[in-house]
Amino acid sequence: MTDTIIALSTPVGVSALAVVRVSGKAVPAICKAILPEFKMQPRIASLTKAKAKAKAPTDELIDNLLAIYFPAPNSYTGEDVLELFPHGNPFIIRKLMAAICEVPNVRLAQRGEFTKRAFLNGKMDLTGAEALGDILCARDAKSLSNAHRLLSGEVSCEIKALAEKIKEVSALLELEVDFAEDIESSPQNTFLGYEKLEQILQNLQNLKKRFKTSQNTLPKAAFFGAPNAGKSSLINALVKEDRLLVSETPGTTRDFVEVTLHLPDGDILLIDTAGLAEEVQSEIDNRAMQKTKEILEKANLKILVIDISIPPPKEFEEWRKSADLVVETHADIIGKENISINELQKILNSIFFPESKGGEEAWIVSERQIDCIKKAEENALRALELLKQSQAMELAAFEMREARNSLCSVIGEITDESVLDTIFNSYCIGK
Ligand SMILES: Nc1nc2c(ncn2[C@@H]2O[C@H](COP(=O)(O)OP(=O)(O)OP(=O)(O)O)[C@@H](O)[C@H]2O)c(=O)[nH]1
Ligand SMILES: [Mg+2]
Repeated sequence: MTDTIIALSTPVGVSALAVVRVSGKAVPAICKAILPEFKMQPRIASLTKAKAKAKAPTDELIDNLLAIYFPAPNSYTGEDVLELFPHGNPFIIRKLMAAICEVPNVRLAQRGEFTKRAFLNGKMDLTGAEALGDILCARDAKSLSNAHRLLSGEVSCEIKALAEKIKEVSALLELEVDFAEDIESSPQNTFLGYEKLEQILQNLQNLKKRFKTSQNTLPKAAFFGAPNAGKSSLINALVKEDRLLVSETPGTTRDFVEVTLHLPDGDILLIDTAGLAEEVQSEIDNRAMQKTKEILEKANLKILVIDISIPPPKEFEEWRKSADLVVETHADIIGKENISINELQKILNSIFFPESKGGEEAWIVSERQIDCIKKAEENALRALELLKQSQAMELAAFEMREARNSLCSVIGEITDESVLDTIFNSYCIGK
């Protein structure tokens, strides 16, 4: 980590402000080279001038910007960090970054490199680092609060406590191994740590139950029904935008279309489908309907849309059985009260984001972390079996050492470089 790294931490494009972050030993040299008036007072935001060295008698002004210096080790990465807040103009940012990169030993950061340095400098454990990635991607309230809980170290504390228990049992097992070398080994049920080991296995199994992976895709609600039922109109009303083509000609929607709906507790995808007609006019209609059926199979919620101003289609009963929700349209034509769009949004919100029913909450973690717990559980199970069947204390001790290693890998206490690379490469640049 001898290089100093630099990255734009905000998206590329025109914006009021942007954030450029620098981390490493060259921070003082950078300040001297491009921020000649900046005093480098720790953690104080100062309005200052960024200048580029120019051949002209005076240096060229790049931007007036805010700068904050975080001296090591009290920074995000644990190294000297400089945060700059220039105007969000891509041209200014390019000039600023080019000027900084001219300082020796400064280079552009790779994906997740700031967080990787934070991890390597003991600023956060791996559960925290992975949770940070989740914070950046969370698209519903539950995922966000889960990521905050992970980042606060809630999971890490439980894992550390369990790893400590495993260490105790391992010590007992090792002791037993030494003991057995001197005297004839004792039967398994006299092993002092047997009950403790059983308890550890149970703890691991409970932990595994609480570990869940997140769905990377948004939950899907598919709208289906007869042509002209008002499916596209309903989706437009829900998203409060004329996103989909609506017309009085049946068969307007041919291809399925996905639209994101922002509900109070998270985002979902609404899928508009081609109307299901009894008589198919053409091969294209046929294929469109086939596609509708495929989409319905994959949807998390199937919403049947029905025009109540006309007699129901023949397939209505069959459709209703497969639907999770039925929404009536054209109620205005027959002068009937209908549910409002706001009410429908509330219903969707409560279906997709139900309030948790108390009890221990699940932790949404990565596949990698679930894998580590599974391995630890298998090791503990094998250790127990070994003790039950024979007096293979040495093998049981080995299994428990492995169990502890796997468990500690969840929080990154024991993790190899390739695992780290996979984790941090999934981050964006500048994080
Ligand atoms: N009066 C009234 N008209 C509606 C209502 N909902 C939809 N419409 C009209 O009904 C016609 C069909 O609406 P669409 O939203 O295109 O229906 P669709 O189910 O998407 O139809 P296809 O794409 O052909 O399957 C349009 O002329 C809409 O303006 C409603 O609640 N009341
Ligand atoms: Mg339509």
